[in-house]
Amino acid sequence: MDTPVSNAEERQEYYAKIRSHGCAPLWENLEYLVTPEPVITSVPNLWDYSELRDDLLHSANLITAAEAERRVLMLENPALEGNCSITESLFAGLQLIMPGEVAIAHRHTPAALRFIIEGSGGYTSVNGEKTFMEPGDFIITPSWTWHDHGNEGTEPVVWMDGLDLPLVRHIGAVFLERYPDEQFPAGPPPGDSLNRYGSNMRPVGEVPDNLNSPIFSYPYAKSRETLENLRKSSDWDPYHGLKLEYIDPTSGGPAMSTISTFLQLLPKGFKTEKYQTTENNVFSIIEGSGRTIVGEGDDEQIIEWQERDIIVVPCWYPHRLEADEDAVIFSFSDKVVQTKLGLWRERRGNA
Ligand code: 1HN
Repeated sequence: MDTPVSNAEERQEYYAKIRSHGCAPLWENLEYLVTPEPVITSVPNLWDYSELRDDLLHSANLITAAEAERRVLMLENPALEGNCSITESLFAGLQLIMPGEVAIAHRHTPAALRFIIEGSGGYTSVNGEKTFMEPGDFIITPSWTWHDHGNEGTEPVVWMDGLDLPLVRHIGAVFLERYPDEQFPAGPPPGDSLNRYGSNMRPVGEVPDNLNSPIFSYPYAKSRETLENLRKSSDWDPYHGLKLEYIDPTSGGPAMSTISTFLQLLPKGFKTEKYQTTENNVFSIIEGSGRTIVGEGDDEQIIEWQERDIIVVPCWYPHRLEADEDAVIFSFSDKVVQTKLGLWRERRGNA
């Protein structure tokens, strides 16, 4: 190393001076800025639904869906308290809608997904097309589409919201518009988009006009059946078990332009091998129980999970999964964004 040509005091004086010109020395920040491997603030965590559920349902006694606009308990990463984020790039929350309630129509540039956790009779309307929701269904609200929610059933309906909001906020491209009426006017009949685009066919002459799947709803019954059928024939991926990605049938690419979404089956007793990825992952357990082992050596952390729990595994944390019973897991991540930017990486085992 070269001999320093100035002392600490001279440097501090210099830094204060350049600060007044809006400058700072890169050389004092280089090691913090560019690290050999990802260094991030968010940490792995579990939200135990059986512990949370009473508090979630109680929110209906405090505020109506109409007053709240969206009655959502945000799942905040413990290391990002106050940031309304589950990871640096993603938002997750649990939304409750009681029988007869309506969550008013609005649209925003952040894109949203819903993954239904409990209850029947709930619906979301996307640009006027109503989709009724059952547990395990995956619903998309693409960027800047009008959406309102309701519950025509007799029981509370709960879903997980996943949004790219932290990412969009970081860029600064957030817009929100409220519709003048409570609900967006009824458009195509329920199931229309699935009928048009969900059978490996599409109406002649219709070409995709945006980056998102034209299918708003991916019903669990269908995707669960697919996993079950593949169980007999598939080669099991040692790192993922049997993992399928939800796609946009018009492009073959991810169903959403900013959030990747997956459904995964781990048969009873299956143990995945150590895996690292730059994508930030949120897992929602639909069926089964087991554990996620995150980190290594002294930092190893064992996260036990069961049905309806939500787990976050941020970027580059080594992790593996163990299923005690057949486990079905929905997950979403920022993989699609990272891939488009040429940044996505994975590390399988110790490769
Ligand atoms: C939002 O509009 C919804 O439409 C859910 O259901 C969660 C989180 C942050 C900002 C807007 C919804 C949201 C949200």
